[in-house]
Amino acid sequence: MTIEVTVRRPRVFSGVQPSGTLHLGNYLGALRRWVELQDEKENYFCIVDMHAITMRQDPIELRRSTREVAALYLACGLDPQRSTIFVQSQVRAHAEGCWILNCVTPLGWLERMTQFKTKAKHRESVVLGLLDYPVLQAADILLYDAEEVPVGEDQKQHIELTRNIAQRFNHRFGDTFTLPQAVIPASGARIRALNDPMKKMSKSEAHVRGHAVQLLDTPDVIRAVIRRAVTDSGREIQFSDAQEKAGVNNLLEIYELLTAQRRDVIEEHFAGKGYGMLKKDLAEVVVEALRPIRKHYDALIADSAELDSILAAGADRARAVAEPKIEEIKRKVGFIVPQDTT
Ligand code: AQP
Repeated sequence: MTIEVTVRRPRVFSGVQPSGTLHLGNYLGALRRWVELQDEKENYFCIVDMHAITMRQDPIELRRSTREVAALYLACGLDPQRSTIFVQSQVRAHAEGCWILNCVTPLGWLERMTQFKTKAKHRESVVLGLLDYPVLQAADILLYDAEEVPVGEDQKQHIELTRNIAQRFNHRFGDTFTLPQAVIPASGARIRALNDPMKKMSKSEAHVRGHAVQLLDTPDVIRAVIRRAVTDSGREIQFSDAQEKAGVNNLLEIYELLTAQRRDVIEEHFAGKGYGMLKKDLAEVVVEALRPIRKHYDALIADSAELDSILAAGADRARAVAEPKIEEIKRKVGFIVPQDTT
């Protein structure tokens, strides 16, 4: 007698907000790593439009940006046959899961979130959704029983919170959720703003001149933005954790990630050369890395019907996992689930 054992590949969930054009930080901290995982893991990559509306969005622009992010996912190498690619608002279980998790999450946990504090600062009025953002994120991840969440460093605190919410729910209602791990890369976890290395490169600031290289920037724009990148008054081109070297270190990390060269080889290559040479070489490396993405993107975005149908198929696949899970959650908290007799 032979016994067949099916081993489930580790599940991965991650997402990007369609809140602007993606930048090099999103690519190096998230997308590029997702592409590398495609064959070893079972992947769910979401375009989190419900998260995007926690900040004011123009409706027409949001729809455009959602398709743009979808096309960029594909252009960067995500394959809809191997990864489930979908839009969050097309799978209702995310909103339902968020509500139920809201009812086990203490308010104090959310008020402590650094991202909330930063975004709420200096605003006259803050919408409730902004405070609730991490609970929706917890629902996103927990609905798929994802073991791994590949993200940049900025999301570490939110993933910790997801684990705390899951533990609290499991404790109260019995074992329901897998506890996810944030998977944060050693290099590229926090690509810094080119105009201010003390800040992270961020979509919400990408409109500020010189802040970011956007994935759809032309070669000339890329060269100009990198040429203007803030460094320091020194000359040494070496990897360093020192705060005053954050600008140069950022440029070197981008170079390292895109060329896959060892740090000592890179330092040797730039020994005795000035920052101008580093910027010039880096600009060409970035231009060449983004060229095929931009070309592929142009072809994909031209056919929005095809894109929408890829997303609809992705949502069907996501629902096949999320719907049984939300029913399990509803049963646990005491809701009557149609067709249940207990
Ligand atoms: N600078 C970054 N370096 C490395 N990874 C980054 N990520 C974001 N910025 C960097 C990672 O990209 C994924 C998508 O995150 P997001 O949609 O929140 O992107 P964003 O640029 O952070 O977007 P916003 O709208 O501008 O948000 P805020 O204002 O919060 O920065 C995540 O995996 C993220 O870690």
